[in-house]
Amino acid sequence: MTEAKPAPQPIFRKDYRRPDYTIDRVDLRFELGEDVTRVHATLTVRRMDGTPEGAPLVLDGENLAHVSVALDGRELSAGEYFVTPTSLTIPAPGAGFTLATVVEIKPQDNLELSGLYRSSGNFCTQCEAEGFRRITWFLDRPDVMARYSVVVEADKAKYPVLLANGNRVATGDLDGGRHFARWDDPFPKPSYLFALVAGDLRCFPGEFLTRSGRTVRLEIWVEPDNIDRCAHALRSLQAAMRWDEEKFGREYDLDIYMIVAVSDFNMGAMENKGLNLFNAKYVLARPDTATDDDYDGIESVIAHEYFHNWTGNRVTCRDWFQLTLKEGLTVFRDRLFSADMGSPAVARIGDVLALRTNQFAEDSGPMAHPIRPESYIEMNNFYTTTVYEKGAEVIGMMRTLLGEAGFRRGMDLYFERHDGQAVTCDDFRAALADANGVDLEQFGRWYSQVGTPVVRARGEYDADARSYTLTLEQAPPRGRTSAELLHIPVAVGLVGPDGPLSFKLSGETAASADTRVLELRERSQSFRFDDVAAAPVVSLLRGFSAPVELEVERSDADLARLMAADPDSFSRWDAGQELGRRVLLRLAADVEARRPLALDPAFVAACAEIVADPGLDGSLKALALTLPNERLLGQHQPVVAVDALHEAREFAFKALAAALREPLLAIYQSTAPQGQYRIERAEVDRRKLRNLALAYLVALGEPELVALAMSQFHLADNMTDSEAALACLIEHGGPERDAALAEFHRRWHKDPLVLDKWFALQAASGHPDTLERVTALADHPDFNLLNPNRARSLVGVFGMRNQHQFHRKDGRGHALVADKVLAIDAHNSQLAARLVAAFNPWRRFDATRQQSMRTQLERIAGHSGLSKAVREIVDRALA
Ligand code: 0A1
Ligand code: ZN
Repeated sequence: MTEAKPAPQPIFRKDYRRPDYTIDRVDLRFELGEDVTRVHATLTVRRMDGTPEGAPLVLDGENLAHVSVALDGRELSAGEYFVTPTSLTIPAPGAGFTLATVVEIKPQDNLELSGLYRSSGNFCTQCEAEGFRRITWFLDRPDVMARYSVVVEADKAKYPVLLANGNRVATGDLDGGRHFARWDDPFPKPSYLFALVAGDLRCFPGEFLTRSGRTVRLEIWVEPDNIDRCAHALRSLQAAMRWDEEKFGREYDLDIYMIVAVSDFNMGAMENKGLNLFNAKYVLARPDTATDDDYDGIESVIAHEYFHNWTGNRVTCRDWFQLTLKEGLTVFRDRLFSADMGSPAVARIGDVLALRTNQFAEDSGPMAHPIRPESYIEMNNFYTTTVYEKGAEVIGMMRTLLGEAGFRRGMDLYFERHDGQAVTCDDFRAALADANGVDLEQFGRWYSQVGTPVVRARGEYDADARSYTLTLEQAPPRGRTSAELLHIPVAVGLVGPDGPLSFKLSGETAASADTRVLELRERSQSFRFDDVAAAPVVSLLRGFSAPVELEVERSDADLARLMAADPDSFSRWDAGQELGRRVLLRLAADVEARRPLALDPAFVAACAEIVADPGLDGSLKALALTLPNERLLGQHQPVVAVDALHEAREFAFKALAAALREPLLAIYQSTAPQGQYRIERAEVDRRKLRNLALAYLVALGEPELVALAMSQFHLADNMTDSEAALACLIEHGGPERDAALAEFHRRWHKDPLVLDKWFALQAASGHPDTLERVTALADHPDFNLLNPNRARSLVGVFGMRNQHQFHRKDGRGHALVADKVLAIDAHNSQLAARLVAAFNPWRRFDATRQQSMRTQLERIAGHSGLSKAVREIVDRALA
């Protein structure tokens, strides 16, 4: 008989209480072993002012085999302390004391990858959010900040490298072939920033000279075979360090900065003080193994973790509800950095596309939550696109409202006030407001409101008065009846028949065509534009100035005008996307009504203009010529028409290819690589455009066009071109697909990160036999549910990105993903909880598909021994 577990209880933001005790110092000693690891911890504890004398000290723990506990050097006996599976309680321990505990843990059995675990034979840690309690008894909460001193002991031959946070202060040999290293971190930190690594690793070294003249040693640690894939990560780190000094006046504070690449990692990377741990995917790159997008991903994640040193580590979160304080802000900072390193427009388009596809969907489904959640059951479930990406949008809006200089003043005040503290989102907003003497009260509602607000716009031109009146209205998110009024920055411009129009807003002395930021704070507001020479088309939400859904009455011709002539690259792209969306939704309706399909000639003409535009770089062209994805299109239908959308998009893709065959072929032929692969802007642009042209051409199915892909696949000296060609061949199907896949596998099967691409490309395919192939791949000898990257490359890509095949009407896609979720949940609940989110949008589909997904959700919910992480997601989905 198994006992039913009590339902896990949510934790509420409103219930926050400061801790009764705090810990000033932590001395740790790790005896790392093959079977058992012993952790000795000595905590210097202080009772907080205001805590009653007799208050018990309750430490967190999870999966710890308790060995002993001593108070001020005296071993406690039974009855003097109490142990449960999740706590160690010392009744009335005193006002100031040391507490020494010994526990045993088994890192080799830790497949959750939280706490101390093993990856590729090495020891490593992941403590955010609540992993430190899986290492030792502790007050495992971010508002307890302590100084750490750590001794790591291990077998010297197996684990020659021993790392922890801070500075290495001693090393030496021990009996029995063992050795040790001692690390001291001078900065107080919360436990979630603790890290330790022991293993057989090689160092790729570098240096950074800070602006105050200190030399910082940089070390990238990888498995020996990967030492030739570290140069890009090091360059990215150096660039990020320089950038943070220049843009935010932030200098690095220790003498050493280490990054370790780990093969088994639940997330992207982790900003542990002075010792970042990274998913190997965000460190390792060589031209033949990593794509241009991988190079960009590495640059931005390296920067993200580095920027956390100030936004996250020096100033941290008071409690986990404040997560966006560090994550929204750090994503925002890494975006500014990426924009400065490459093309701001391309970066912005990519971010908005991801926001709309993923965050807007989350915000309108069962997991919708404010960027600062009000409650959670499993904190790990709240490392979401809402907290991160919408959180970054919220920071971006404040910068838009304050201006670049005002934002910088606010940041400076934030660091000045709160360095060394654990604070809240309100503290951050107060620093920005106080530094600028502005009121951000109404703006604060962005932190508590759920859903994507709707902004409606209407404009009227008065030719006699040469004036244009724009009325903006804010409405609650779709499906919600009420919402508080938000403070929304709306960036606007006007575009006339011959290009940008100048105008004057009330209070302005001279007309100009520059973008202006209107501040919408009421339900409805009108803005008057004077000196407008011709009837304009309004270009709204330039640069995507607010994370809202925009509704404006604009004809297809208006959109085509913006697509051709909007001076704001983002809005130009966005107009094209809206036009493309309309065209595709109309086609999908035609499919459903069994009407003959024809691609709108005006849309084809607009695309032809983009192809021919000499002023657009290759990356922007490729983005402009990419049709909206099926998930995005589905968001604009009352019930997602899975099959019709797929058919409509495939049709449009081929029709566009046929219409633009000659110019696309000319592009392909004129952009052949000259010389070796180089990772530089012009080259990236060239490859982006050329590979887009190839995808269109191969879709035509003509043997000589398919042969182009085959030959590119064989000849490419880099992964960008090789992967792009392989993707085309997979879509094409037939013997070419099989041959290319076999060759790719033969060449790369020993290289995990590249092999992940092989799985992911097949899982993403729009080909009608994808489900059968994914089912077979799940039994492939190289497939492995224990490795998160591998599991995500097949199950994650299939469930989250392949709308058409995952939602096949026979329900087999749903069953496949549910099977894998359950299998993964048995060892890694965090990963399972992420994958099960594929079912979240189930209410958006037709009755048959709803029933099929509901059946799977109920099957998962009824599974005995389900983790609380997965339980929280499925319970919310079914509620
Ligand atoms: N703070 C990291 C993200 C992260 C969160 C949780 C993790 O394990 C559960 C790991 C990493 C970041 O923002 O990069
Ligand atoms: Zn982060």
